[in-house]
Amino acid sequence: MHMTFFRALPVACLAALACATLPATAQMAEINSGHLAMLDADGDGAISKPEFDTFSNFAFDQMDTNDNGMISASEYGQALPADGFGDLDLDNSGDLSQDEFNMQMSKDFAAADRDGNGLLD
Ligand SMILES: [Ca+2]
Ligand SMILES: [Ca+2]
Ligand SMILES: [Ca+2]
Repeated sequence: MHMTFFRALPVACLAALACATLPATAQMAEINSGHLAMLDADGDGAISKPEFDTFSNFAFDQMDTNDNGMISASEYGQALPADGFGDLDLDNSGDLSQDEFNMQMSKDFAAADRDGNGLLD
């Protein structure tokens, strides 16, 4: 169970991060295409912000392969197309902090929540 989640993760990251520049409809299609159930921890058929945040923190930890609390460009490149890195590194420090990562994830959540009810459903 845990391994399945782990293996599917880079794809889910891709859906959440790499599609940030696509219209919300395309982004939602990506998320719907297979990752909804994985993120829906309580199985109510919708992804709440807390569920999404849990996933976001988990994704950050998995991408931070050397556990230094930052995602370097090379760590990022192992999971996602490296050319998206600069957009997330808001302070151009060369690393993504948890805050920078979560900020993008929150933006993606808001973009995907088309009816603004706080749920991806
Ligand atoms: Ca849920
Ligand atoms: Ca790191
Ligand atoms: Ca940074």
